[in-house]
Amino acid sequence: MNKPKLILFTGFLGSGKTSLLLKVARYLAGQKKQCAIIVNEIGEIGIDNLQMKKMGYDVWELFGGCICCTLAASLEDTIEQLTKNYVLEYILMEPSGAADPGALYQPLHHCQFTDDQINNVFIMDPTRVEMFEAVLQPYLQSAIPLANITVINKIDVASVEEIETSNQVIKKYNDKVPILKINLNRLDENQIQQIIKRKVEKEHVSEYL
Ligand SMILES: Nc1nc2c(ncn2[C@@H]2O[C@H](COP(=O)(O)OP(=O)(O)OP(=O)(O)O)[C@@H](O)[C@H]2O)c(=O)[nH]1
Ligand SMILES: [Mg+2]
Repeated sequence: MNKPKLILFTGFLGSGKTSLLLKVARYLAGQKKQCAIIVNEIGEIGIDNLQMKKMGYDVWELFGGCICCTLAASLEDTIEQLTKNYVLEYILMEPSGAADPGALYQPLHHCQFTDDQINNVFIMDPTRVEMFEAVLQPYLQSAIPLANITVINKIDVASVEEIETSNQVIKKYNDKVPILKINLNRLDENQIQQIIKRKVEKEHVSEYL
């Protein structure tokens, strides 16, 4: 059966999920990999009118070879329809930043995705790390242990202290997960590959900028 790899972009509201998802999608499309994008609200991602009405809900074509659909239908139905109708190598998915990513795993397991086939990329906005620590402990406690790789982004606008605190917060909840520190506006191919492969070549980047 056609079983795509699933990349989940998790992280609290405004952390940078859509920005990273779109960069990875563009990269994969450039590599001629067939991929689908599933987001909560289509408006968020800024896709325009290449709209096809298929499968009973809205589907958009994106970046030559990508498909995008909303979660208007249930997640399980969406994935089932996508895998039935398209030969996909990747599904890229952005759940709502307000939702607990843990809640996704049961429907994904129902779709026969094993944990190995799910790459959960957790994105941490270091500029808001103090607020996260103060009020978002339950979210972090649930989301970070599920991550296969974590990304501290916005290093172009965060202080060295904020980056280091983010590093420590991630390690507190998951001391094994690789951590990649990036400026999403200057993401390079090598960094995208590290995210896809869930492997960070150098944990401690000496220069952040
Ligand atoms: N300077 C800087 N800005 C970034 C970086 N990554 C993301 N941003 C900005 O952060 C803002 C939020 O990014 P999004 O990608 O929309 O975040 P999101 O997690 O999808 O947000 P929601 O879907 O609302 O939860 C945008 O204005 C991005 O341009 C980065 O590395 N550096
Ligand atoms: Mg978003």
